[in-house]
Amino acid sequence: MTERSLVLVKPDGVQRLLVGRVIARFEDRGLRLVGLKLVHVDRDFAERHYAVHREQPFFAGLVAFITSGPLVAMALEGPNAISVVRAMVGATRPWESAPGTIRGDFALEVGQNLIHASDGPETAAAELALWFPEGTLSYPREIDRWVLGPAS
Ligand code: DAT
Ligand code: MG
Repeated sequence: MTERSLVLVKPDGVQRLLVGRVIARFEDRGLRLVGLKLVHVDRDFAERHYAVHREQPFFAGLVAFITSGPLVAMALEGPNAISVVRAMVGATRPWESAPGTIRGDFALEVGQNLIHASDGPETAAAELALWFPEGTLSYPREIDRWVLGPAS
């Protein structure tokens, strides 16, 4: 099933000059970029994004981190995009992230784990509405018959 997922390259990824390499991984996989922007969000916005974690002891630090500098928000589309992206991102705690995943290749600490990705269809819908209230794009790509098959 075609899905859309919200992905953030967090401020550590921007500061470490990893934006291009992270986007390239998703492009290489064949996922379609349907939204992309560089934003520096304020505390109110960050608290809405991470509302499910409001009661966690790390919540204040998480909000401080995500608001500490610009980040890159993107919307990615493809078959089973939500679980495909989560698998590419790797486990939340980078010491448990498999090599070959983004966190497993680029991160060491849970507080600096480089990337956010929607964890399910409801979360993805809510996060895409929050980060891309203007909507995302739809467009065909010439490569789609090779990436997605002749019926695409
Ligand atoms: P994920 O980002 O893999 O979806 P999550 O939704 O459980 O993970 O948590 C959101 C973010 O909160 C996570 O990317 C980093 C931070 N975080 C989670 N657990 C933490 C902890 N024990 N200490 C510090 N930060 C934590
Ligand atoms: Mg999460």
